[in-house]
Amino acid sequence: MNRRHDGRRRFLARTIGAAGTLFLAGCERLSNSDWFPAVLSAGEKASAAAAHAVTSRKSMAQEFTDADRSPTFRSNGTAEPDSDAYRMLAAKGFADYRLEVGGLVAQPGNFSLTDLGALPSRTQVTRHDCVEGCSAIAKWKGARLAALLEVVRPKPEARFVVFHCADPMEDDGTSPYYESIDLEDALHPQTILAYEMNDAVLPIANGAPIRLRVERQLGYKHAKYVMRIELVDSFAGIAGGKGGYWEDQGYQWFAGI
Ligand SMILES: Nc1nc2c(c(=O)[nH]1)N[C@H]1C(S)=C(S)[C@@H](COP(=O)(O)O)O[C@H]1N2
Ligand SMILES: [Mo]
Repeated sequence: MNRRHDGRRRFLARTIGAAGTLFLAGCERLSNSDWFPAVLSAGEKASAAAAHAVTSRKSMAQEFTDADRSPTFRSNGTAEPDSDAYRMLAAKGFADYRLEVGGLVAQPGNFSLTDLGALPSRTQVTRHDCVEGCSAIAKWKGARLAALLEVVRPKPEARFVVFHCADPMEDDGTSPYYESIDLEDALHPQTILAYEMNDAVLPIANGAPIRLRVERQLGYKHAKYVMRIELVDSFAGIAGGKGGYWEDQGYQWFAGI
């Protein structure tokens, strides 16, 4: 069980206490205005509504230059999935990796890294904000999720895109990390399935072979080690039913910044 995010209360206590002084290697201190409003607002619904009101969901996240990149970019959460299946894939440089895409789509499919590399891509230098108080800027390149969805063709009833990951989060391996976004975020131009970080192949510590970048949302939404994508109309029957590993433990589903 991953205990790095040990509950909202401790997180709040820690971030408020540390707000003035915290500096971690590979991280840049966040100014309060950057992310406190979205994270600290009272209820989840109120927060989502406020985020909607303040910035359009269609707006672009800020992008930076190569020179703005952080000298180091920490790994958060899982740094290497504890799974034999994953280790076997990694041992062969992910040559056998296939991203499964299914659920409410007209054309379910399997995509190799070569297939994903052939899809229209986007490169962006963006800032990652983890609720642990860590923030860092990196360059990401990946397939546009919109382009992948165009291939599999979501059915009209599809509302959410669920990302199932390789890392088991419980000792019995029954509860892998997962995350979800709505179709509006899925089709956003900056939403990519990243296979490169800082002009190199995505490292295992940061989610190899494929990790989601959903800019404008907090770090825990950016699923690493994505193995399967599922289009759904609700989260009923998926793990705790709240749309994500941390959401099942009380984090808000819409983590807009
Ligand atoms: N599969 C998986 N995805 C994950 C996590 C994880 O533990 N497992 N941690 C999340 C959190 S809390 C953050 S802040 C980012 C960290 O990404 P990084 O390791 O590239 O810094 O990945 C997110 N995606
Ligand atoms: Mo995080």
